[in-house]
Amino acid sequence: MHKLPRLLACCLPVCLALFDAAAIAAEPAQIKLSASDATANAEYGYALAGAGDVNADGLFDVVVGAHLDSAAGVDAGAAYLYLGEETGDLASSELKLVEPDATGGGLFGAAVAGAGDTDGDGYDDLAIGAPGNSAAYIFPGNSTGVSIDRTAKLTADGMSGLGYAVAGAGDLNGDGFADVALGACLVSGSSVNCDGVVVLLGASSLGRSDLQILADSAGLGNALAGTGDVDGDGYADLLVGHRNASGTGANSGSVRIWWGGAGDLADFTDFTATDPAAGDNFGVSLAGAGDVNDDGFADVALGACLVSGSSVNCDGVVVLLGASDRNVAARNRSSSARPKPTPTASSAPASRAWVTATAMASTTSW
Ligand SMILES: [Ca+2]
Ligand SMILES: [Ca+2]
Ligand SMILES: [Ca+2]
Ligand SMILES: [Ca+2]
Repeated sequence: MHKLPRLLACCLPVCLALFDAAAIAAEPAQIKLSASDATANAEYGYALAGAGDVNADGLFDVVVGAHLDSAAGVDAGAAYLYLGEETGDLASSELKLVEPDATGGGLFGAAVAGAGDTDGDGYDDLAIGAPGNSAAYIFPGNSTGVSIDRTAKLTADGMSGLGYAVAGAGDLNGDGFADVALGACLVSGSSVNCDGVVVLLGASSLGRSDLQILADSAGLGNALAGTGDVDGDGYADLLVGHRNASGTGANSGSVRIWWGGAGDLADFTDFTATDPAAGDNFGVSLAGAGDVNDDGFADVALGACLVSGSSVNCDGVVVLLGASDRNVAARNRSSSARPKPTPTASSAPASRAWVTATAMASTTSW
């Protein structure tokens, strides 16, 4: 897997979390985190994210992935949770999580995200992908960190590499429970081949009906991000990358914004922004940007990078400005090197019924 494409999506929240911790404490201004049981080549820090506030103490927390950690099996992976501290001493609360029933090659921690409060108990929850085992896990927050005994395993038959991408999606359907998006992708050399996107709709207790297919189109789901409310209708919206889309040339790429709404995901519609140049991999990275122009609509940032072998060459970022008519491309702000993205019509999502959410006990170590 490549490191650069995820940086745009992953760095912002954790940098903000660290900045916040640093701002509260006069010293230190910089906090270096590392695994207390660090081993070589564990890829600690490949994935990282602001975790929200999992222990509801008013301080933001941080989650770091180490998907090649081999303590639980060769390349089984691990993730580390750090609770925010007014002193800035995040390391003292380190909690190491591993995949329940871990096996070698699970790559647990290849993607990590703050999930928001998926079960409505007042504690934010964690989402961690294990694409080597085509699974993702929700770890519910509690007053001391996360509840290992209430871990939920998310799988979808036929979706290889589920958990390659994970993102807190906000509340897509307006029911008061935070929702989570999962991408399913397999990596082969410098190519990333995706199978689609699954969304977990938050609920007080997870069941089969809470996990739904958002899109099962081949290629979708290499990058995901909750955006906030881009069209101002009161429902959170979701960004989905399709870096290998070839609508305007091989691997030109595209990004889709799924508009949240009441009811099933099958009723959701989306907006597609495409890129005019072959090889740009538009949508290789993306992020919710907040409301950059203070007009009340959330905005989004999209990256485009040509990936070739071990080389990654990026040529700019597009910011799409939110708007009530959903025609965000009409109001885009691009870097000078980037052309204006082309919008295309929405398409109806497919639905399949073989996704599962299983309550299970997990294992942990410190
Ligand atoms: Ca906290
Ligand atoms: Ca919760
Ligand atoms: Ca919801
Ligand atoms: Ca919306």
